[in-house]
Amino acid sequence: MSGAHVVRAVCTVLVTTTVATPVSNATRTVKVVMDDRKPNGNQWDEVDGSDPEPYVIVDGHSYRDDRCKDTKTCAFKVVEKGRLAITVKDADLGDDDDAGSTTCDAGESCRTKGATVIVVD
Ligand SMILES: [Ca+2]
Ligand SMILES: [Ca+2]
Repeated sequence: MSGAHVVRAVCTVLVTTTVATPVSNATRTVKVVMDDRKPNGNQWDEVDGSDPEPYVIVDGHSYRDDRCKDTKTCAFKVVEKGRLAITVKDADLGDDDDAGSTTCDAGESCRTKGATVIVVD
């Protein structure tokens, strides 16, 4: 007779750790889709008839340096939290064209007078 085998049940304790999200570094994406024309019916860039250079101001923070060139759509990584106060503009050599303002929260699609803004969380 062979020796008895003792089978031990091994209990594995799974330790779950909660990894904190670094909220201060999190970014959200704000997408802008400019209307075909300015609210007054004129082309965005009347001098050369080109598409606009869209950018946003979020809670007073200008993202003009991140503007897109000759396009109606643009996306911005923003650091602001909560419901956002968003102003949309078209960067020009002279005065920038105003595309209006709105407030918009994550998951929402909101209208200004000249553009649609979408806040992607
Ligand atoms: Ca313009
Ligand atoms: Ca342009």
